[in-house]
Amino acid sequence: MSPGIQKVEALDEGHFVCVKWEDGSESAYPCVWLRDNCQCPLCFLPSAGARRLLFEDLDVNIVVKQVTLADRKKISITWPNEHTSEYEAEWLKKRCFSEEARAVMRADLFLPECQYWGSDLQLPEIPFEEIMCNDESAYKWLCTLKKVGIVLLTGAATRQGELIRLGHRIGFLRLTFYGPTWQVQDKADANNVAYTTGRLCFHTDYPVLQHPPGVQFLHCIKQTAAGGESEVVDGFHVSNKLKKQNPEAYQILSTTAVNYVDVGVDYCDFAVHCKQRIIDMDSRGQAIRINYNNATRDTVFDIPAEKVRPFYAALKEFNDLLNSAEHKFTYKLKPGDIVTFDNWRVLHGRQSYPSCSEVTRHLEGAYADWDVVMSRLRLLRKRVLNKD
Ligand code: OGA
Ligand code: NM2
Ligand code: ZN
Ligand code: ZN
Repeated sequence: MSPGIQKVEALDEGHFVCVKWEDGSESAYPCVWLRDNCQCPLCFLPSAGARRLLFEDLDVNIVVKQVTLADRKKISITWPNEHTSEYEAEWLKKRCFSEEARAVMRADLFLPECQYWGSDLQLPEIPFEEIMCNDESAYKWLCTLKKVGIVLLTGAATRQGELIRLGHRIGFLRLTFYGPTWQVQDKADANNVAYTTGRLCFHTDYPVLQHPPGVQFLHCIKQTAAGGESEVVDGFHVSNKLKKQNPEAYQILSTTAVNYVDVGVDYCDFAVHCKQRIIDMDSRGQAIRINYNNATRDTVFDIPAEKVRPFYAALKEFNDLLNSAEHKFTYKLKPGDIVTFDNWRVLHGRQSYPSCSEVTRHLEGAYADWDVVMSRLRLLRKRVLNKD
């Protein structure tokens, strides 16, 4: 329950409305924003939760004509053209523009909390059937996936199709040129290095796509006796380390666009090209997405020749940090395990295993977008905590 309103007044020649709350705190709301967000049926379509008001019809220099306290729980504004708007106390409180209030709202919407890890990772585990039928377990799964970047689901059936069920649980999977789900096993004339018995060094999947899949699922259906161990590393944690230890290498990897290529046939034929920075950072210089797969890094490299060697030197620094014993975590998937991880943050690899005429190792894989996963997380939270 938010506090009631003590007093409301126009400030700054009517450009702001100041609300004084019963707890003594104050919030100032710009009038252009208030008019833009009028909740009346002419300005807002509740069934869509969306604005009907056209931007063309908004006066960006608007001032209030009159503001009144309707009761302790509502204010009412009359605009110069006699249009009136009402705003509930709780609605206003949530949208307060103070630094603190915005930080609370931001955390609530985007769950930015991030727990870094290294070789000390305690791989979070939840039984697969629990997240499939229990909302609290599913909510916990997705919160942990967001915060830690990796969760192991255990005890799934050892047959194809379980990831399709998992996709239905969150909403839908991300289709790519490798199909709705894809089979990681040794294949003749493999169209991807993943479909061999070779070692895969640390990579994120599909940096050749402009919007690489945010979340990856790998379901172990069959596991080889020798080799085939999995490795993971926290790319954000390692990026922070690189930035501290070698700012120049970090600068190069976060500004140089690398060419990626993937040409072949699978779900359909494809010829995909893209340029990505290996470390994507936000405006504060914090890594927000790793785009690194050495296998699909193109032979074409669209940078001036004199920048090539410094780039390789920088990538070596990063690659060495990824592989340091302090940072990487090694485990071996068992049949029935489904590893779910943040493909924008966690780099993964596997050890090689002996090739054989029969299939000795089989994983089914699938992708999902963070938009879909976060959407499901918010809906589950609402249901589990019974709040909005
Ligand atoms: C992949 C991959 C891991 C494994 O298919 O992209 O990383 O353990 N596979 O085979
Ligand atoms: N597979 C596993 O970037 C990549 O090529 C990752 C994708 C083939 C779907 C591998
Ligand atoms: Zn209105
Ligand atoms: Zn991979």
